[in-house]
Amino acid sequence: MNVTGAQIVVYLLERLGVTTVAGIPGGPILPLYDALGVSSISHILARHEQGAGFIAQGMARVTGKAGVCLATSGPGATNLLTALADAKADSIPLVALTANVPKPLMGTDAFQEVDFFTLAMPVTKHNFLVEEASDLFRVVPEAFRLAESPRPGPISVDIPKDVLTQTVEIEAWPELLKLPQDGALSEEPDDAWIEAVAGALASSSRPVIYAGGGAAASWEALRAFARAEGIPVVTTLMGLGLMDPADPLWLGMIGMHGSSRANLAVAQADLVLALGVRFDDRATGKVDDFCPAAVVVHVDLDRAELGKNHRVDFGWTGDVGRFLEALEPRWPLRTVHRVEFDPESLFRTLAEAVGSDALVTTDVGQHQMWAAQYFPVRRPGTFLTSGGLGTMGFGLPAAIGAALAKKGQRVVCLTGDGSILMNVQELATVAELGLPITIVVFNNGGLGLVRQQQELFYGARFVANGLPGGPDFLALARAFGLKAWKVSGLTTARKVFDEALAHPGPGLVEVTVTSHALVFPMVAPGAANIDALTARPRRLEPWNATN
Ligand SMILES: Cc1ncc(C[n+]2csc(CCOP(=O)(O)OP(=O)(O)O)c2C)c(N)n1
Ligand SMILES: [Mg+2]
Repeated sequence: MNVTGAQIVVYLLERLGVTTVAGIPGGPILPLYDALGVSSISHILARHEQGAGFIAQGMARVTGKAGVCLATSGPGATNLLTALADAKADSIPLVALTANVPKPLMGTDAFQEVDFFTLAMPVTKHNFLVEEASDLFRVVPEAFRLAESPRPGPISVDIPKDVLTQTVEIEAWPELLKLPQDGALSEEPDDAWIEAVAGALASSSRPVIYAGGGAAASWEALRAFARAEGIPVVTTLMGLGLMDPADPLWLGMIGMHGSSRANLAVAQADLVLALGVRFDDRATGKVDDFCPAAVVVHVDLDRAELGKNHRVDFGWTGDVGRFLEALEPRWPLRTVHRVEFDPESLFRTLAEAVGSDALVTTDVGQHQMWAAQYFPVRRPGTFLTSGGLGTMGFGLPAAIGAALAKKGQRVVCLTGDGSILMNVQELATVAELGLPITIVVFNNGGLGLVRQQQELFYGARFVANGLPGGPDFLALARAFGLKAWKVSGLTTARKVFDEALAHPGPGLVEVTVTSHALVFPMVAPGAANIDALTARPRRLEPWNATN
């Protein structure tokens, strides 16, 4: 029988277990949509390709399987780039299928032609340009394997239109290609090396575990190990949920807006077990003062991370769970002093109303850091945030993806008045699908985190941070067919949150936040984590907010 390239792609997606994809069609990719139309795969029509990319990311962040997004050539493909870069920074498995102009037109500046293969290269883990339809049998499964294998990341597959329409003669649909599995995971750490690490740990008196997104698959082993050894744990933003928020061993998040005790613990540690982390500058602050006197043990699946940003005394490329298994319990329980942090009433109230079952997504800004500080994240994969790239516009489409991946589960999107406007078109997608998403907009009248930096580090010279033009978020939500509520004070907040969260369909709650509130603690960019600011410096006049 004769099959087209487009039919091959759809057949392979079905065989690979893909049930939902998100995208926007256009001329060159129409053959693929034609084949999708007769498949069992459901297609979510996003309103912007960046939205489609983040919808796919939302699904991937919840399920751990590669999310799939589709875009047409030219502007469709370039609109996907931010979502690809974001997935690369946070190691999220994603497969982006784009169409390109027919091969004979490539390189001629044809209508809606861009060299997407070159553009995608630095923002993907790997990328393909498919020149023969028969190659798809190899490339598509390989794209999924690469996306999901350690370290996960985005893969782009660019397919010229004439490859989508090219016919291939086959006798019957073939089995999925058997691809070699990555061997790194089965390797055990070397005995002598483990002995040396155990020795260093035994002679340390102030060890700290510093864990991140790369430890997500091993969260249970991590909790058990920390408990058995009595070693305190600090996490990165991507590591929220690794520890039970009620566990006294968890000192909180480290970094620029991390808790003071977490930053202090690392700064004063004599041994740091760095597990699934990359010593990102937002986490370490001034890197020389991060843990100056500590022996550093670094375990990560990606060999390139070892020694990249920080010196390492003991490094191993491999799985965090296997490392912890190999490192047996051998010390008496240590007792750790826990300092309570000062609650931010509003976020606490919201967190209580949301409860423990909901999935939370955030956007980028002050609201994101407050959410990270005050929301108890009980499991990896339940707090979806753009950690590595810090992409405004992530929260809403990621919430759509999360809701699609976990049918029936409430998803709460915490966003800012700035961020939500960056993918606001996806409100139409939310409304169309009737998803159980509660969007909470923290309206502080502007780009709060930008203003915070200007106040603290630029002598309170405020430039381009206000968003006085609105919109009226309640009217906006209603225009898209969502229910809408407003919270203006703490006393009524809980009641409004409860009502909004009980509403089965999509809704939006606008919360008015004073525009001069600052996120503390804060480490100045480039400063040491131990030098965190914990309050507005006195020398500054309080800023008179007018909005
Ligand atoms: C795409 C993108 N552009 C610019 C920035 C820089 N930036 C970081 S936070 C922020 C302000 C976000 O405003 P809002 O969503 O209202 O959050 P708030 O800080 O006010 O809570 C900006 C502009 C970014 N992170 N992403
Ligand atoms: Mg804001």
